[in-house]
Amino acid sequence: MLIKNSANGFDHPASSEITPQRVYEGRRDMVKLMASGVAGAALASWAGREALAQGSGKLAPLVGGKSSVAGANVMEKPTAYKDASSYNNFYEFGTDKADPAQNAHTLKITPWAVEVEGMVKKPAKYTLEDLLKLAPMEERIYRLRCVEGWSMVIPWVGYSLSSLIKLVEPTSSAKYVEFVTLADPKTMPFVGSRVLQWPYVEGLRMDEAMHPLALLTFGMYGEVLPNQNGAPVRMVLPWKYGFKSGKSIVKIRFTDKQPATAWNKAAANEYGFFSNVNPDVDHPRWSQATERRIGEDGLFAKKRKTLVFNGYEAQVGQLYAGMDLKKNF
Ligand SMILES: Nc1nc2c(c(=O)[nH]1)N[C@H]1C(S)=C(S)[C@@H](COP(=O)(O)O)O[C@H]1N2
Ligand SMILES: [Mo]
Repeated sequence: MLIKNSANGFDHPASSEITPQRVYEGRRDMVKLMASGVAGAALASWAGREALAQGSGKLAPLVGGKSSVAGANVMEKPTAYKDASSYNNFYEFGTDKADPAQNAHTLKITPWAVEVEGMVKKPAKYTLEDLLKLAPMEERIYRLRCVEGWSMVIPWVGYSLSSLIKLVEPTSSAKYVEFVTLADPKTMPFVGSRVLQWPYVEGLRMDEAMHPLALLTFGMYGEVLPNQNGAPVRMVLPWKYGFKSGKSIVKIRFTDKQPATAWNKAAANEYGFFSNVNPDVDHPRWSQATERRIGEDGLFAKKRKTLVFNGYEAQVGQLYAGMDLKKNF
């Protein structure tokens, strides 16, 4: 049964429907998996992971059904797992698209904890196991549009960040959420390089962070996240350029000031705080009107038209009502 919430126009499923048995079981498997370190071992070979993602291995499937959040599943063919896990931006491991897959094996994801702090009534340090148990896992098939002009379609696994936010009870002065990601020079060879200031920091306005599409993400393709995709926990914000979706998060901080974000600090005229996907607002050095879907490239592949809010306007457009999107890029 869908419960109509007229305040924001979204249909929410009744809680009895969001937590079917399979979801619980999947989550338990994932907890066991993470705790036992099997997750890391499973990253060893493409062949092995492909097999697991197909459901032939005992680790899959980790989750039950697809999300019932409005607009959370696009009806487009998911990008091949191999592409999504070998063509990455994760500058802590190098600036070349192939670097993260090559270098991120050094990332140590157990033990892992995320500290929730700042303007909240219930600050807490959540272990990864705590986070995995916090809300039912769902699969959501989102478009991901990189600011550089390429895109993918990825079946992510996680739950709405709002589930966590509601638990920690932000105070009325909290206006923004800041995401701080791991910066460990011992395991991340490019932390210390001068392309960006480390740690990689991202941020959202509180209403953006509370939007049901904002996904706290633990897996993809029915598997735990490969290191190069931001293991063990990252954000995925499908209506924003990819760089807003910070990987390997260690801190979530509630604040009354707009966070200074990594790419904004590096080049404020090129990367704004909002960075909503917008075909009508070009990057100063290139057009954002079209994009290349990874896997469709090749000499004669047609470019796709980029969609406003990456195709999620019906869901998130209201968040920006009355704002000048050219000024607030
Ligand atoms: N910590 C961290 N998070 C990051 C980045 C990064 O360099 N460091 N790159 C961002 C960029 S530019 C993109 S497009 C996405 C890519 O995510 P994917 O590799 O899972 O597709 O991650 C984002 N998150
Ligand atoms: Mo990106």
